[in-house]
Amino acid sequence: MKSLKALIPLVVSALVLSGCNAALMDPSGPVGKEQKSLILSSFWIMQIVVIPVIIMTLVFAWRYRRNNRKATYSPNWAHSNRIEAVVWAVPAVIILFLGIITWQTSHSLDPHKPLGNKGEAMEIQAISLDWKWMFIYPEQGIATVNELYFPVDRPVHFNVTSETVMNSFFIPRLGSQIYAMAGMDNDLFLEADKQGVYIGKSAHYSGKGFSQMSFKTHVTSQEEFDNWVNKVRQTDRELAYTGSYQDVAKPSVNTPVEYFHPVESGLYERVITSFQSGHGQPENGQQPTGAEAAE
Ligand SMILES: [Cu+2]
Repeated sequence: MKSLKALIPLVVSALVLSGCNAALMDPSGPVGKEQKSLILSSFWIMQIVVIPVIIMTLVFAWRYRRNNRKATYSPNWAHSNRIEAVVWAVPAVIILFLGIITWQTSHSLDPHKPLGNKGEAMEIQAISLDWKWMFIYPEQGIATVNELYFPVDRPVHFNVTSETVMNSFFIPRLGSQIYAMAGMDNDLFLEADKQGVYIGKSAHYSGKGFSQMSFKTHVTSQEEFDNWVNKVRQTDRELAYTGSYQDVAKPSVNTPVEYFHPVESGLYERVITSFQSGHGQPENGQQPTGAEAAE
């Protein structure tokens, strides 16, 4: 019995420690950190039931083993109000508690809720293509394929849409994922508080090339970010909806990093509205803008 009891903390700590290598357990920035604490508090609250059940299973099996003559034998026992109270009350309290923290964090971690002060966030538009990501920096007038740079400690406001099937934009160590859908403008606020390279993914199965549809997110100092912007600006490859955008949007797998400058203004909105008049059809005058379409 002694060795079994010693095994339990070992198993629990092994489970918890192995989680340290997982992206969600090693977050950077306010959103990721709050999500980690939500995952861990839910995990520990549920252990209030899990751990006693495991212990009692082992203890009961041992105590009521066939050759233990000391254990009471009561074949006509049928009901205990005390046991009923415990097995119903404890889970009810846990569900109530989980319900409260889930309700609170669904609001505090709402992906559309701005981080930091108004106007402080950097705008990046992300378009999911088959099978790569395009990022447009409207303020800087640049665009990239499969590479993301932004400064540390600055909230980033992503607008996310898709040129093709539904997809999901996800940088696991920074927090929430958000869906990318054709003809719709979705958005997400994220922030990183540590410099480094974070892997971004598609968290939605979208065909043969989706597993290679990942990109590197470089979180740098403001100075490094400005240098990178200048580097991208040196490429003389214009990105226009009726021009190079159509070539880039063609399906391809394992696409290398590409830079574009200048970028047609309103390109992102144009990608969205192209679906509202039937994809590929000429757009007729009064189309709702991307922002209205998302409502
Ligand atoms: Cu889905």
